[in-house]
Amino acid sequence: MSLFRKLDLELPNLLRLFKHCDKWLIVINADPDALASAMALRRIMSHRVDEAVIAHVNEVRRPDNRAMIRRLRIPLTRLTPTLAAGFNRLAMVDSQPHHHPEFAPYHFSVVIDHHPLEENASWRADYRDIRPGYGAVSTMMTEYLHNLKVRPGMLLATALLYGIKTDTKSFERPFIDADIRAFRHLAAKANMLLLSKIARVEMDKAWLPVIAAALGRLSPLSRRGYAAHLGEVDSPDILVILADFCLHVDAVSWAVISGVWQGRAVVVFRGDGLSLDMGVLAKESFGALGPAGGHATMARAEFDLNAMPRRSLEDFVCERLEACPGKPVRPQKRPR
Ligand SMILES: [Mn+2]
Repeated sequence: MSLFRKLDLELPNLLRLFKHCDKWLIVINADPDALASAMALRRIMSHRVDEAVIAHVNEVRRPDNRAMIRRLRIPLTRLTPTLAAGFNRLAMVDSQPHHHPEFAPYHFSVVIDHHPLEENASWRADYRDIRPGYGAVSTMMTEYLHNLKVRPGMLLATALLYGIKTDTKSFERPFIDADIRAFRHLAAKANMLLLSKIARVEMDKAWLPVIAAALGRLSPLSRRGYAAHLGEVDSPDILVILADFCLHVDAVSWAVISGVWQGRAVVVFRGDGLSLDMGVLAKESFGALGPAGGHATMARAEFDLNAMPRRSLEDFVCERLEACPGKPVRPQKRPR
């Protein structure tokens, strides 16, 4: 039995498109699976085309994704019409042309993806391989490399492994046998220490002083509830990290961390679910101002700063929370 599916029929159709005179732009909505798949396609194109460049449409915010790009040395450029004008062929991996408004102006010659194909999607490609059963496009690209007898180097193997790991949520989400086979195949070539370092990254170094200051300001709101206000933050993820961190302390049953992000107040709630329902607390404290709610253990509220009375957000959040008396947990299904 072969390790991977055979691509004898598909490969000639794909390789036929790669000409030495062509400049290829590989367009992605950057996440680990897209980044790794683009890296693999670029590897396949190398020596076959004049140039292959990876371009992304989204701002890469997640610290682990940024760590992946830096540590696995993935060259990446922001997609702009000016950039695209310098290329005569476009490819796309881990997305389809109708998935993002910035894809719309372009014709993609190659589309390789694992998202379901929508019947009314009107786009055409010279070569398309859509396999919705696959847990990750990284698996499909591993099959392409294997069929082409291209041995992925350590950085590429590590990237593909991380692509499969994140898209299948370490095999907690739907996957097929091919995903497992690709994972095992790549594991022998990847650097597992590098992989676990990237997977572990949750924060930027610049967040540390913010987090240290916030921990110093953490103050009790009730016997087991704590709150801190951070002011302007780079990313709401800082609030989540801090709130999660607080629950590692035995004395803390629930924590509310607030900050301002892009002109809006963001309030993150985390609780152990034993004493107070975070979803109820969020909704009752801030529901009148904007979207607010969640589950017993995690919730969130967001509102426009103009929606609150003129005073500091910190005072306002504390006042609202204090006005909410400690409620017993009321477990109930609460769609977000
Ligand atoms: Mn994917």
